[in-house]
Amino acid sequence: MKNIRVGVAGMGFIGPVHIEALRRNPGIEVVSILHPDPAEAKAKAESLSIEKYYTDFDELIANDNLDSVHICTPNFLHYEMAKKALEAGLHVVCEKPLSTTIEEAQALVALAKEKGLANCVHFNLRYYPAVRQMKRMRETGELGNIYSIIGSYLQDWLFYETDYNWRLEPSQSGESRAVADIGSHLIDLLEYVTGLKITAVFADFNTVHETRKKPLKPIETYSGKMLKPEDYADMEITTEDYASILLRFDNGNKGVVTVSQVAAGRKNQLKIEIAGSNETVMFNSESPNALWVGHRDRPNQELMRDPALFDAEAAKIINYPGGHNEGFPDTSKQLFKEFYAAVREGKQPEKPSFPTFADGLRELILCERIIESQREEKWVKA
Ligand code: SOE
Repeated sequence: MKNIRVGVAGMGFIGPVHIEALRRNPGIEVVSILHPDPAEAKAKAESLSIEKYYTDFDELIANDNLDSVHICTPNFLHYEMAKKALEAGLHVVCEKPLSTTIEEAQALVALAKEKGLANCVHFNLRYYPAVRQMKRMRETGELGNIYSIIGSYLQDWLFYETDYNWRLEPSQSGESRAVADIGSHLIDLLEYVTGLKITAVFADFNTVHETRKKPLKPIETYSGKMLKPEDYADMEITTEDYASILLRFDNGNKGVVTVSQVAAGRKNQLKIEIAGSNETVMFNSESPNALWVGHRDRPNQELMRDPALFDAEAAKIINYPGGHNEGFPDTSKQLFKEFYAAVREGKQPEKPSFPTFADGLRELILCERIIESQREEKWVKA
């Protein structure tokens, strides 16, 4: 079987995560990378043992007979790159958010459809087996009717005013930060697991650090802890560190989510708790191999990630026996396993099991409604 040839654009935190996950899937070869700085591009290619490197996206997609490209650059570049890649006939995996405007995302959804190419947004958190198990518990009726949904996504990598990253700059990241960056994962999961649609939102944002200290040299996501105070300049911050959002769902019931990037000690904790008419289920990404199941009339349970105990659909994204823990790096591996089965077929499946550009568009629409609600201090229909 011929290897699928992949190029990866963007070498910050997430680009190398994609590369590692791609390499854990047989039959996929990462042949080239992109970084805008020539010295960095060369150094990254060497450290990752990748033969070809480019500083220009047009060159990346024009060379080396690529089948697909992964876009892992700052957000403002996603649209142009995804458009060019689709026009060049390449299948595309794009980081979230798919673009910085709804119009651009709509154009990408239409273009991918017209070209018939496989398209995916990297909502990798869907690929925790316990998350898929929750989805199956809802689909099989075990959970019952959904009464309420509570979610949170908390991080601390922007806790200090000296923590800085391109995500703090709206010109690179977009108008929203915490909601677009981590709220998008959380809200995507809530709709994915419950099968419900959000019909209205009421948001309240807070910018804890209205001024931050910008480093005088570029740094990668999560690596800012190494700098000293004299290496910074003051910078006004207009995007949210924190947000709480009330949600209404199309079954008439309600929920709430909170996101924060300034919660000390919460490194990257996503929690969702779904209360159904039969039982409650709770997933915490800090203990991703367990699912809490709550009962009213008998003792609560902890269901361990084990292919022998999980629903067959959820077991499909488990590669190790129970007790042999799987975590964050495995989510992208499992996502790419499903996406590249479509790439081998040469087209987007009719009912993709993986998150698509259409899902990326959905998150942009919800994010825009959330921003509108925050700005106008009122409920906004989604
Ligand atoms: C930074 O907040 C970030 O890398 C997000 O962009 C990712 O999507 C999330 O997985 C971890 O944190």
